[in-house]
Formats: sequence, C-alpha cells, structure tokens
Amino acid sequence: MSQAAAPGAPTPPVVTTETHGPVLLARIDHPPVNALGQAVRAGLLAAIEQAEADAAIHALLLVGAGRAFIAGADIREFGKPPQPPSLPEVCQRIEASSKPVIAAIHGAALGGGLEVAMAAHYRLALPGAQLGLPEVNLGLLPGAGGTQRAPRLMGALPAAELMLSGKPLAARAALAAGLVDRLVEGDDPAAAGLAWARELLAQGAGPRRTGALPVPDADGALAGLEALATETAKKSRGLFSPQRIIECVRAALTLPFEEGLARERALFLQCLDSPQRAGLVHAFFAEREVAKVPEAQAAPARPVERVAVIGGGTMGAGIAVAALDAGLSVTLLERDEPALERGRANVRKVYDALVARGRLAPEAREARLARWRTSTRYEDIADADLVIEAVFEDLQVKRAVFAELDRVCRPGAVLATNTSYLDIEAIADATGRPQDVIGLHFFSPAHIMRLLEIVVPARVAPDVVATAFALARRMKKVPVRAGVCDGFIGNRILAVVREAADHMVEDGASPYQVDQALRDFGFAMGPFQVVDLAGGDIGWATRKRRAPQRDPRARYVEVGDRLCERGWFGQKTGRGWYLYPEGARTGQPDPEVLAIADAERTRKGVVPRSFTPEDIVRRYMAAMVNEGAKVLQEGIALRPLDIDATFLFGYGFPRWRGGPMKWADMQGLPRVLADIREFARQDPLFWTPTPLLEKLVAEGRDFDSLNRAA
Ligand code: T1G
Ligand code: NAD
Repeated sequence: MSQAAAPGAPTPPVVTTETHGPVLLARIDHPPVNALGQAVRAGLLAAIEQAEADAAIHALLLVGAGRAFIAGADIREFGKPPQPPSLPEVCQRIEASSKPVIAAIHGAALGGGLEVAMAAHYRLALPGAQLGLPEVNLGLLPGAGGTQRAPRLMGALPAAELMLSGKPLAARAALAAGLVDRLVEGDDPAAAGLAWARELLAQGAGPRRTGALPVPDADGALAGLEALATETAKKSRGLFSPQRIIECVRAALTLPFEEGLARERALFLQCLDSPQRAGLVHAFFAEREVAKVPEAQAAPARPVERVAVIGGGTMGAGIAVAALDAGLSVTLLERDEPALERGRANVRKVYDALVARGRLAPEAREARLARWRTSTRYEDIADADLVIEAVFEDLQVKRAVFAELDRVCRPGAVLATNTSYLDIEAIADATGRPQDVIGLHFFSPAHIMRLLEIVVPARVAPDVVATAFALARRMKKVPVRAGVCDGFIGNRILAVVREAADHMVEDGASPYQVDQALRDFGFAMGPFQVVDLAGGDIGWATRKRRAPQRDPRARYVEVGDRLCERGWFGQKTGRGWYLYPEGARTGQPDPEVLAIADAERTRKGVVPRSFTPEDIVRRYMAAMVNEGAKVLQEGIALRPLDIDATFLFGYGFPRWRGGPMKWADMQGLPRVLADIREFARQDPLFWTPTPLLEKLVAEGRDFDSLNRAA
C-alpha cells in the first residue's frame, strides 16, 4: 500500500508492474478503493502495452492493493470533462490482448472494476470478494461494456437483475453465476493469481474474449426481459437509468457485440447527463461527508460495549434492537414490570418477525438476546458505558430520569436523550455532568431508519461527540451533527413545511391533492399521510406547547386541530386525514375531512383557489429550502449536505433529487428565491426570505459552494 507522497515529491505510480517469469503482474494501488481515475486507466493501458511488447511475457495478471480489487470508475470525475483514455477503451484493449489476461479479485470489484475483470480472459475470486454493477445507485448504467459482457457470462436475465438491483454478489454466488471461473482460498490475490496463471500457461490457454461469447439464455430471454421491463417500470418510480439498463440488455440479445457496445455508450451518456445522476452522486458523497465533523476528529471516542436504554416503547425497543444488532450488550430499563413486559414483547416481536421471514437465523436471534437484560432498577445499569433515554416526551419526566442516571451511572458514562424537540440543555441541567450529555435522535423504526441526528449541546465534551459518531458507525447509521434548537434540523424544517401544506389546504387545496403532488415529486408519502402514520396527537401536543410563543401575527391553520379534537389521530385511531377501514395501512380520502376544511375556510373568510401539482411542489419545497437556509445561517446544520442527508435518510426525500438543498441548486437559487418573494406578497411573515439565501443569490453562488467551503 503506497503512502501519501511527501510535498513536492513525484506522486508514486498508481499502477505498478512486476515480472514473475512469464507473467507480468500489474498492481493497482490507488487508495482508498482503487477507483479508476485517469491515472489508473492510463496505468492499466501501459501495463497491457508492456506485456504485449515483451516477448518473454506470456500472460498479464491484474490485482488490487489494499482492501479492494477496483471499486469502479472514480465517481468524483463525473460531470467533469473526460480525460483519456476512457474506460471503454481500456476494457477493449484488455480484451483484445494477444496474451491471456487474468483478474485476481479480492474485496470490491464493482462497476468499472467488474467491467475490467469481465474484459479480462480469466477471473478468480478470493473469499470476501464482492462483485457487482451498482451504477444504478448513481443514476447510471455500466458504461464500459458491462451491459454486453455480463449477459455473455451469466445470462441476460441474471445480468439484468444484477444491474437493476445494484447489489453485489459474494464470491461463491459469483462463481455460481458464471462471473468468475474459480474460487481460491487465502487472502493474497497476487499469489493465487500467479499460481493460476502458470497453470493456464502450462495448459496452453490463450485469450478467451468475453465479447465473442454468445449470450447463454438468448432464446427465452427476450420474453423474460419484457416482463422485467414492466416490473421495473412499476418498481423504479420515476428513475431514469433502470429502463436504459433494460435497453442495453435487449441490445446484448439482439445486436452484434460491437453494436451493443455503441448502444450502451449512447444510453450511458444519456444517464450521465440526467439530473438524477447529479442527485444520486451527491447523495453518495453526502452520506459519507456527514461523518466528517470537527468534534468527531478532535478526540478519541470513549469505549462502548454496555448500553442501557431507558423506556421500552416505540423508540426504546427499536434502539435496543439497533444496539443488539451492532454487537453491543443492552439493558432495557422501564418504570415498572407491566411496562417492562411490554418492552420485552416489543423487542422480541422484531426478532421473531425477522426469523419468521427467514431474514435472521434463529441462532443469530438467540446470540443477540443473550446480550440483552431487562430491569426496573437503576442500580442494574450503573456499569453502562452509554445510556440512551427514550421515555415520554415530557421535560420533567426526562429531567427526573437524568437525575437518576447522574446518581447511579459510573463516571465517564455517556448520557444521551432521544428527545424529538425538548431543550437538551435543560435536560443536562438535571445532572452534575452536562459535559457527558448529548442528543441521539433516532427515527422510527429505530432499528431500520438510517438517520441519527447527533444533537450537540454547548457544554458537551468533544470525546462524547466522537463517541456518538463512533456509535453511529457501529450501528451503520448516517450520523448528522445538529445544534440545539426546537426540532433540531429535521423536525424543525418539517414543522415549517407542514405549515405550508396546511396553508395550501386552507387556501383551497385538498390534503389528498397535496399528498399526490408530493408523491409524484418522489416522496414515499405525502405530509398528511406522514401525520397519520406518526400520530396526529404528537404534532397537536407540539402546537399546543408552542402556542404561548407563537407570533400573534402568524397565520395559524386549525383544520388539523379540528381532526384531533375529534380523536382522529390517524392510523392508530382508524381515521385521521384519511380513513383506515379495518386497520388498513393505506388510507382513503375522507369527505368529512374535506367538509371540515371547507367549514374552516368559511369561518376564516378564505375564498378557496385552485392549486396545480406544480404550485404545490413549488410552495412545499420553497418552504423547505428557506427554512433549511435559516438552519444553516444559525449554524444548527454545519453544511447544506447535512440537511440533504437528514431528509434523504430520515424523511423519505427522493434520493435521486439529492436532498432539498441540492434540489434547490439544481432548480437555481434565483428561481427559488423568486418563488418565496412571490408567495410573500400574500403572507410576508411566513415567507420572509432567509438572508443567507438572498446573499448566495446576490453573489451568484449556490448551496454546494458552502459544502465545498466547509
Ligand atoms: N470513486 C471515488 N471515490 C470512491 C469510490 C469511487 N467509485 N468508491 C468509494 N470511494 C471513496 C468514498 O467516497 C470514501 O471516501 C472512501 O472511498 C471509502 O468509501 C463506467 C460508471 C467500495 C463498497 O458505485 O460502494 O464504475 O469519505 O466510506 O464503506 O461502469 O465505497 O474516505 O473520503 O464507502 O468500506 C461504481 C461505490 C462507480 C462503488 C467501500 N462503483 N463505492 O465501502 O467505504 S460507477 C460504485 C462503494 C462506474 C462504470 C461506472 C463503497 C465500497 P472518503 P466508503 P466502505
Ligand atoms: P412511547 O410512549 O412509545 O414509550 C415511552 C416509554 O417510556 C413507555 O414504555 C414508558 O413506560 C416509558 N417510561 C416513561 N417514563 C419512564 C421512566 N421514568 N423510567 C423508565 N421508563 C419510562 O414513546 P416513544 O414514541 O417511544 O417516544 C420516546 C421518546 O422518543 C420521546 O422523547 C419521543 O419524542 C422520542 N421520539 C419518538 C419518535 C416516534 O416516532 N415515536 C421518533 C423519534 C424520537
């Protein structure tokens, strides 16, 4: 593994070659994952030419240094002017080699990395190898021959599945699928590859060009592909590249190889130009950049093996499962035995369902439950390294719990609260160790939702923040650092867009029309469906709690309150904004709700107007972006990408739009600001443009410029 070059020193080559008798070994060494940047592509081409030119060389072996073979094209190069050689050229050259080329795969062989291996003539895999074509996750398709070679190695339909799922195959599955020729035990790809190369040469094996192979299941596959196309159209709602992957596989079945490659290229370039690629690539990097916050790198994390969870309700049980899944020992503490029994049942229910669906082996369940204890005595959690409180959303109840934790927990234990809205400083004040108190805001269901808002109060110690980020990594969560304010990043912005949605209903839109427009925009659910899922009573309690501070000049829509006054809290009461006959999960529009909205308009003297789906999206997103800019301006979120990640991983924002701030950049901030100023003519208080947004527009900058500046 090559070390970073000293300043001014020539950068070490990213592809090096060694001669091993008749075999030339080319090693790709471009940390962290040997991505196929320009230098790697040029290095591979040079290695081919070197092998071809050396009469003593009879075979070329490709291996990757470090933890991957090749994890694909360099994603950071997308959208930039292409630098030669292109990857299709490199793959064509590998395949055309007059001497056998062998790929020895360990770790990730993904996207362009697998395409390089498929262009080689022989492929072996070591245990732990992961082979896949995940381009669809980036709004792309395999653009270096993968859509034409994969069908020839594994069959058209299995290849289409591999590309449409974007999920990798493990080594054994790749062998069974025909993607590799053999599995070799061990962890040294060079040694395994050299041994096989010598064996092949001894057998007189020559080049074996994948492109020359027929597609094994060609006859029956076209019909199967049509069915897959229909299914994909349904499943991949609004996504651009999946249908083009299908088109490429159709070309592999109907066109000669070279024409298939040309068709692939044309469709690849269409995907490259699609805004979805920009959105999905942004989401890829946002997911990774969020973890890079000053505090997470300022101090070493405290060790955490024993976790205590206070409260075994909706969230407590999910958090306990997430901790057990991460290999931690967990003690669930409840206020009394009946509540504890409910907590036990909530946790068991999750694992029993996973076992029943074959998603978890019974032994794995037992192994996790073996690390789980329950209690009603605080003394039983005195040795906890980290405590996560998830009791009722009531400040006094939480302060009482934290006073108890302060009394029993060992010095150095991290004390975290899962509060959704409450002031964490006030909770920390209930202890004598505010430096150990932090917010860990999980999202329901906590063992599934990937977002974890790490809420950083003023007095917290840096190593406590580092401990929270380390926990997130261990739980495979996407950690977003948030400052302390009412609702932190996500719920604060959600409250504002909810108001915008309520305003539209009072102004004449139907809640069902609003939900439909936002589903068509790409959200998994519309705002009124989300209320019914979470429970209208939670928002109602928040509105009542906020009423004393509400600006008397601010517009306040009461349609939601009218529903809650009737006990219509949503799914849990069989009706809310929608009707849920016999516990149905999908709601039906409710004419009585429309009547209540009408009555409220009449009572308020509002003359209803019509809204197009575009009107609805413009207002909803303008409210989201404007409040997002305020959250940034106040430093509650460090960068726009933190807001994007929050909505992508916690609020069902369509991944291919990259998140609200990325969406705004792609719309053009001047247009979003113009919308806000237009809406402000009707309601100047709600639609006050955020100074940061005005400043960016005035300076001709976008939100991404703040990501880069951070
Ligand atoms: N390009 C550039 N950087 C990459 C990269 C890539 N392909 N893959 C990873 N990184 C960076 C990542 O940003 C992070 O950086 C570091 O590597 C470690 O990654 C023509 C068009 C390989 C399974 O989609 O799925 O080929 O944050 O934190 O959890 O057909 O990374 O440290 O600065 O994710 O161990 C197709 C994407 C490209 C694979 C490792 N390939 N990568 O996971 O580490 S499109 C992919 C991954 C293509 C061709 C097409 C994962 C991983 P930093 P990490 P990890
Ligand atoms: P819940 O009502 O389902 O569960 C709360 C549990 O806390 C109950 O089982 C109760 O017995 C227990 N409890 C109450 N007082 C206790 C005490 N003194 N000691 C020990 N246990 C006690 O509530 P929930 O939905 O799980 O919410 C818990 C917390 O998580 C709240 O702060 C809430 O705002 C927050 N939260 C909720 C959601 C959500 O979607 N429900 C999402 C994120 C955060």
